[in-house]
Amino acid sequence: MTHACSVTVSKALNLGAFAVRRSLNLGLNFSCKCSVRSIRIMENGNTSSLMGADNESRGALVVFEGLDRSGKTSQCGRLVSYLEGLGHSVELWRFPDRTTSVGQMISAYLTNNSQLDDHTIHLLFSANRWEKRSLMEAKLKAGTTLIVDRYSYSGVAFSSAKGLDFQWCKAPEIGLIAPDLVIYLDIVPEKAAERGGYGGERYEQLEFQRKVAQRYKLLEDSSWKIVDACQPLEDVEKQVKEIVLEHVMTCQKGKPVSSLWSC
Ligand code: NYM
Ligand code: MG
Repeated sequence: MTHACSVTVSKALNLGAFAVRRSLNLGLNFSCKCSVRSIRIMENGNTSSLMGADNESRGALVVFEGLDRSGKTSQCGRLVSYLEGLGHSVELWRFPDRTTSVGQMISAYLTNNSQLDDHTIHLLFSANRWEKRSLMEAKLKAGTTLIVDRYSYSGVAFSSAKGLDFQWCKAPEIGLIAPDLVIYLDIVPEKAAERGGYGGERYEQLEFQRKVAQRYKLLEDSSWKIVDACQPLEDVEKQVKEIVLEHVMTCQKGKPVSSLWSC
């Protein structure tokens, strides 16, 4: 069991390293104007996107971001039920994925059962996404929409709020699949703290969440939709459904997949 896990993790990390290298090499030919870029590979005169032809139907990668207690988990659950009800193939994912061996190290850290250097835990969060990257690609290609509770933006916002260099925090995320849509559930840190309090994990403190909110602001790009999360849950839900459905349809019709992350 342990052996099988470590083989899978190292395979995923190798794949990750390859993808990062490829994206960095390709990056030399691009100007640094946007934060998400579509990777095209010229092979024998054919242009192909990261995953198959541009017009191939696929699932959408929808990411929820926001402070702790902003309502992401509730909204993700409701959205998945809604899309399932409409007959879409959809799965709920979350990062950190605490079920893997890397995820268990992260969980031990978050629950204060282990101490790790800030850089080390940052790279573990990133590795936890890399180990799921190939499965993510396969699911999207097979037409499954993924609703993901936290992704690379959490990685950068939380680690850089501790004082780590912002660009250094972004670097290990380069080459991961870019979300088609990021829903940022916007809530003032004080309001979030009032919502039944925090669960006692690392990072769940008002002062720190204020810093995280500032970092999130620096990460906003054209894939983001900001939803006011202070509204009643049902109103948030209604807005989220409308925004997401539009993106699911666009991906169904065929849209190239992009990779994170230029600048
Ligand atoms: N977190 C989450 C990070 O610091 N970096 C990451 O890359 C991710 C995905 O973990 N406070 C932090 C944000 C949260 C904590 O997440 C656990 P959740 O959604 O509360 O289980
Ligand atoms: Mg939390």
